[in-house]
Parts: sequence; C-alpha cells; structure tokens
Amino acid sequence: MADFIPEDNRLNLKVVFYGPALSGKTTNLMQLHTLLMPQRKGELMVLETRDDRTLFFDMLPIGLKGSDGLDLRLKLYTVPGQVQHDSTRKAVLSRADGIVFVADSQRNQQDNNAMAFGNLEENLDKVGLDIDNLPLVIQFNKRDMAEVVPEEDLQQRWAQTPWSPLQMASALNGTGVVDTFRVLLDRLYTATDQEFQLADRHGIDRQTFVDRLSAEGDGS
Ligand SMILES: Nc1nc2c(ncn2[C@@H]2O[C@H](COP(=O)(O)OP(=O)(O)OP(=O)(O)O)[C@@H](O)[C@H]2O)c(=O)[nH]1
Ligand SMILES: [Mg+2]
Repeated sequence: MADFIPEDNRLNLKVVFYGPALSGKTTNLMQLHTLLMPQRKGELMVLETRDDRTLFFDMLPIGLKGSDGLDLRLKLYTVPGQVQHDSTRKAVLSRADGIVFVADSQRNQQDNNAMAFGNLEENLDKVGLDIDNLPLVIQFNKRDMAEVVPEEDLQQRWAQTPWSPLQMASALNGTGVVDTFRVLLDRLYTATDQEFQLADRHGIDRQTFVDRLSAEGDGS
C-alpha cells in the first residue's frame, strides 16, 4: 500500500515481480540493477537462494528526490515461483502497489503460466487487493529461446483483457526489461496520482514520474 510520510515528503511504493518458477523474475531485477542510473538505485538484495532458485525474495530499492522536493521511493520485489513457496508469495504480495507478471514464452510452459496467474488472482484476493484496480503489466520473457509461442498468438489470446498489449522480453540479454518497467510505471502513475494528487499537490506529471524512476545509466 502506498505510504506517504509528510514530515519527510516521502512516498513509498511497492512493486512485485510475480510468475511461474524460472520465468526470469530475478533476471529482470538483476538487469534493472545493471541498466538504471547509479544515483537512482540501491543495493540489490538477493536472498536465500539454492541452485539459483529464489527461496524467499529479492529486493531492489529505487528512488530519487527531485527538484520538486518529493522523495519518491520504489521497492521492487520478486517472489519465489516454485509452487511450494505459496505462503512466501502471499507475504511478499501483501500491500503491493503494482505487479509485473513475468510469463515464460516457451510452448511447454503455458500451463505453468496459467497456473501462476490463477495463483496471483487467488493470493491478491487473500491479501485484500483487487486485481481490477491494481497496476499490472504482463511480460512474456525468454523470446530468444527456441519453441516459443508466436507473439501474435499471445497478443490475440490476451487482447480482451485490461492487460493488453503484452510486453515481450529476453531478460537474459536485457531486451524489453526497462520497457516493461516503464509501462508498469505509467500505470502506477495513474493509480498513485488518483490517491495522492501527484500532479496537483506535488507538481509531478506522468513523464517526470516515469523518467525519474527509470532513467538508464551509461553502463559505467
Ligand atoms: N534464454 C533465456 N534465459 C533466461 C531469460 N531470462 C531468464 N533466463 C534464465 O532462466 C533461469 C531462471 O531465471 P530466474 O531469473 O532465476 O527465474 P525466476 O523467475 O527468478 O525463478 P524462481 O526464483 O525459481 O521463481 C536462469 O538460468 C536465467 O538465466 C531469457 O530471457 N532468455
Ligand atoms: Mg527468482
């Protein structure tokens, strides 16, 4: 749940990367950590892994105080995708302000995607969040792999949902990671502006919000 602290003029927001096991949630966070400007990000916490599988969560803090004075802080989390970690997923999901659902594009992973999306709907309900009112972006990752479902089929399949169009990515080489994040930020702005009057009260328009939280560095 977005949290405004008037004494510090600080706004805290939480974004969760959700999806089936091995879809590339941790890889998305690692790429954001690499690609975003150094001043905009803190340390990437990669917690409790075994064989590169997330057992608890990863977290990357992002944020910056602008000349407008508002200290915008975003915490990006990943959940563990493996089925057995459901109680951890629910805990990480609680009070989320936005979701990036990372699906796996490989043909043989489509049932796992559907199951994980159903699990997201279920857990959102359990933590008292309404999927229809939550900024949510769906990314189909691993486009570089053989045997992926064609983009056109995926776009068509999701066309009648509020989450169309889908974002395509190959997180392993960074493609589509920042773009996905910017679409999420755009949707997050709409929701946050409604609740906290970012434009009227803080002078922060959509472009400023998105750019401040997703400015890329020069690789140094
Ligand atoms: N070829 C390819 N491999 C990827 C891509 N994204 C991630 N991977 C690989 O897929 C494996 C799983 O990636 P992770 O980012 O750890 O997946 P995760 O969703 O965090 O998995 P859990 O923590 O178990 O839920 C790793 O070996 C990654 O290098 C991609 O776009 N293309
Ligand atoms: Mg992970």
